Amino acid sequence: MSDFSDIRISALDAVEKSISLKMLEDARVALLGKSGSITAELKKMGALPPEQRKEFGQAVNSLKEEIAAALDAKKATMEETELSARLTSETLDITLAPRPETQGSIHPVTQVIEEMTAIFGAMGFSVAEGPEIEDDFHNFTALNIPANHPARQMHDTFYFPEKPDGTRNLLRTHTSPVQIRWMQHHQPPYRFIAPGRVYRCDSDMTHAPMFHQIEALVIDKSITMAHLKGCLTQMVRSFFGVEDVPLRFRPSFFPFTEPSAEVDIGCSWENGELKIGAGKSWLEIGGCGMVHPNVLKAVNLDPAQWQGFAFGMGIERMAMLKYGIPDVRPFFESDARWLAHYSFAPFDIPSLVGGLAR
Ligand code: 2U9
Repeated sequence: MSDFSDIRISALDAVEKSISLKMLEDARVALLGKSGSITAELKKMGALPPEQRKEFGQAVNSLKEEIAAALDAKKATMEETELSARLTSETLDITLAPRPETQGSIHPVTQVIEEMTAIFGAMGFSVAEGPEIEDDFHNFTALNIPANHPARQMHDTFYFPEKPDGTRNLLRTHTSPVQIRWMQHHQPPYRFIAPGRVYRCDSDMTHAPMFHQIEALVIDKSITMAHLKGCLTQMVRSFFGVEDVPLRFRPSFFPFTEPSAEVDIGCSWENGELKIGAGKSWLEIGGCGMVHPNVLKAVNLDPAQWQGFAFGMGIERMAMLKYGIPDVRPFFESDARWLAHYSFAPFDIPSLVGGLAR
């Protein structure tokens, strides 16, 4: 009977003493690899006389199996130990405070539109919206601005390429086409505002090619300029939060209103800072007038029956005046520092814009 007890003891000892997967693999190669000690024993079999081979073979194979089993068992234990060590050291600390998330904020243009919507809403105005790509009729002709009228050069317009029928669309130069579309589909009386983007081929220190306007329209049977002035006064008081704000109407000209006026509000300058309210100076905030009879006719309303007022303001300008923003250019540059400085916390009431007029 072959005695492999020494080899067996040292082999099991080598397995037992392995303290890493690497050491265990080295032990496996040293024992069972091509030149391993157990493999060497197996090779001896060929040189034995036939009558001894069976017994020798059985003994060395059983040793080989025992060593292989010991190696496997040790490997399994080691992997298990390593896994539980990882599970202990790599647990997620769910008590860790989350990293702060950056929160969005309200752009001053949106803020002013919301404020205006609330102010006019309280006076019974709804909100109307319309397309930014317009046709000649709604942007010009219906507003009493016929072909070749100098007003068409007044608004330097972005035109689209000519269509097969010879007409060409344009980016609306004011929000007035919204009122035209509204009047075409509704019967007076009505009062509503139309806030939104407008486009003019203009870019310098004080003009952006895209900016925002808010226009108001009131049509009824006996609307006068006194209503216009009362409405504007109320709007200015509420918007700037100042009770005593004088309004000044300077005669002007717009094709869509007659008579027309530019609107100034009283202000003063204290230590270089603008203060809205009764004072020595005046600031222009927009234009206004009584809707021209030709505009009413263009939407099939009888000027002998209906009349009303309209006014328009630049939203960026109102935001600059109220919030002390010195320059119009950064409004649309998406500079995070500018936005962090001039934007507003999100509203806790749902927006009314686009949600009221039907
Ligand atoms: C209809 C009839 C009349 C809207 C009006 C103005 C005067 C005006 C400017 C203010 C600053 C444009 O943003 S701005 O450059 N607007 O001066 N807008 S009256 O009149 C209308 C509108 C629609 C159907």
